[in-house]
Amino acid sequence: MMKNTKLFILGLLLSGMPMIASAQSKTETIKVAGNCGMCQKHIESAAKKAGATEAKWNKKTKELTVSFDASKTSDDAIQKAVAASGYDTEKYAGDEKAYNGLDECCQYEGKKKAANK
Ligand SMILES: [Cu+2]
Repeated sequence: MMKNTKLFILGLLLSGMPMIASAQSKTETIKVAGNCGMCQKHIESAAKKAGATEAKWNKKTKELTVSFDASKTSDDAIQKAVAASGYDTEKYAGDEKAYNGLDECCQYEGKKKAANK
């Protein structure tokens, strides 16, 4: 009886741990439009400025994987910062002015077409 109770408490502690850890450090994958290595630098640095501890944008999949402390920043704040630097994210459209200030190679197709309409 005693032994079972101890095991039960131990089980509770162990199962609760991942929840505690994930409450602080979150990892999210966000679709972000972009073209090249320069875009990657811009996107990643914007995400980091917004508080991401890790930011990795994949040129092929157009996915930005960010890790951040949820008590300091959010998925939303990071997406806003990336959009402010000129890149479209899932939730926010890239800032036009910032986009137009990007190098030619970075003016990714989707936006270019939209601008030419
Ligand atoms: Cu680029």
